[in-house]
Amino acid sequence: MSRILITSALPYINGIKHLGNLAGSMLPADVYARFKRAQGHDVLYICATDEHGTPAELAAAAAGQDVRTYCDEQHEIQKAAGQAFGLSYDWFGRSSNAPNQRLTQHFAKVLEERGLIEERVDRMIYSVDDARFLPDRYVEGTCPHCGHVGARGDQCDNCGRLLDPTDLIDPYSAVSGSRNLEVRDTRHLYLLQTKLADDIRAWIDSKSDWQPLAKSIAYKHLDEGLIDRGITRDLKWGVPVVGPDGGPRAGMEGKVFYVWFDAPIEYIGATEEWADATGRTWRDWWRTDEGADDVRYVQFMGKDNVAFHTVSFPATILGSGEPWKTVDTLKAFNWLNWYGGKFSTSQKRGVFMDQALELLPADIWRWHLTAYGPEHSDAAFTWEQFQSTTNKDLADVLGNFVNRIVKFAESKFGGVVPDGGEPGPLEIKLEADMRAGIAEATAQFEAMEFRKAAAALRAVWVLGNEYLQEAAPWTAFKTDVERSGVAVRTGLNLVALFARLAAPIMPDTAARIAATVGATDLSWPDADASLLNQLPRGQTVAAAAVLFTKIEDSQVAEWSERFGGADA
Ligand code: B3M
Ligand code: ZN
Repeated sequence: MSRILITSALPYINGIKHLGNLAGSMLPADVYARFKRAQGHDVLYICATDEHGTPAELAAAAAGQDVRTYCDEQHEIQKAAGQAFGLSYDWFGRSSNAPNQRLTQHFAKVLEERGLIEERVDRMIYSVDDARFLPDRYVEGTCPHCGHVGARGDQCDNCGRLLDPTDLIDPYSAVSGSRNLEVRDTRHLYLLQTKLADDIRAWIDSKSDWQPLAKSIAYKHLDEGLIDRGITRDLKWGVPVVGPDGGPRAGMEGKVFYVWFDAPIEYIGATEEWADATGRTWRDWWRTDEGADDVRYVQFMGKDNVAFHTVSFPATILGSGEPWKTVDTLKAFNWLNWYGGKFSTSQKRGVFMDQALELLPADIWRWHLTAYGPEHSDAAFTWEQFQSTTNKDLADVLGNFVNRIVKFAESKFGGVVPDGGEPGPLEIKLEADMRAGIAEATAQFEAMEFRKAAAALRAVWVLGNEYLQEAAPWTAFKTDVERSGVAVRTGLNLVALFARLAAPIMPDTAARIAATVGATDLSWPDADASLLNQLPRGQTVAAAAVLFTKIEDSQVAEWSERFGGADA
């Protein structure tokens, strides 16, 4: 069995995440982690809250809290929401914790020693009234190209032109609205990515199994030509910039590292947090000179994070010259939108993780967001499609199959797995069909093709229903009880099998389905000797309370009103 390290893009600390964040990174990473664990692999699934940067500072200010208090609270909220959604992280860390601070400062020190960091003087906008330098996107004004009022200092949303804050006409602070702005010199550290372009390109070239989305984004940035990137900011909250002796760096006192410099390093930092908390070791997951060379590392993220993970983070790792693990396979997702538009708390558009669980159990969302997720193109969430897939795939196909065979066993075979009789041609064909279906689902999960894997599961569940229709134990029972018993025993074994197949995507429901036939094994069935004769004959079976409740039109109407719907 192999060792598999999985990381999902770290959710920003400011606010609970919406279904799009879930569908585009954290959830598929969890499904993959569960699938590999079910195969018996040694899986380490790591995530954390991304706690630095201007958004955290401004969100804390808006909440009337100091940043650390705000982050403490928000981390617990996000951790709880992830657990409620069945996100089976082995560790959910915090980028503001000590391991990340130490590692970030270590990488900066080593990069500078290797001539890959240099100090430069920038001219930045300083807001006198806010008593702070303003990152580009926090300066607004009139676009010099199209006259759009409210253009941001980094880009005009109206004409799309990339801007420098000093280009803006009549600029003002997006934090306070103050126009009392000055242009001041400020020293910053730059990571000389231009010196690493060839190494990074060679590294991307070596990734032969990456799907087109991730690779195309990586090459786009490489082909545009890398730039030397500022990796420090004039912010109070973040990993402090230190000098060679570990103390404040002369001329840069009070500065911190840019959030995107420290955030990916938290993948390593969170692994150290996990090791500290569990008594395990972490360097054998991250240092190829200490045992990590046999680890397969898989990253999950949305497409907007690919550039940072294929250029900036590799620049840090490769530039260090130290034998750190780099990602083996990067799985990128497109965006889930809300009826074609953006999720927005303020505009009441879309469902956020906590709200989703008020409406329906996690597994219902997990199925839909996996089977119809934004995998190879953006996907629109609509209540209408969500209702259709839930009612069809789950209630009518999987739930109906389980309920009718278990209830028939209860009514006609004493609520136990029938003994007697031998499989006939129908069962022999069924076993072959099941093996083919499991092989397809296995291959698609291995390829990290989640929509296709879900489609393969659905196809297997449909086959089960077709078997019941053909074997018709309820009809056979009238003339040939033994034959009926064979069909019922086969159907009950299918229930146990379907639970195992459902487990990576719907863990809670899988356990409940398995329990109806007294089964507890939720391992992945791709290598099983016998598929349809696993349950001990005579074992008690009992139908569950309803596995899936259909979504009613009235609920679609109510939820559309509350969260935005077709008129969104
Ligand atoms: N916090 C998520 C985002 O851009 C960002 C990912 C960091 S992964 C190191 O929404
Ligand atoms: Zn413009």
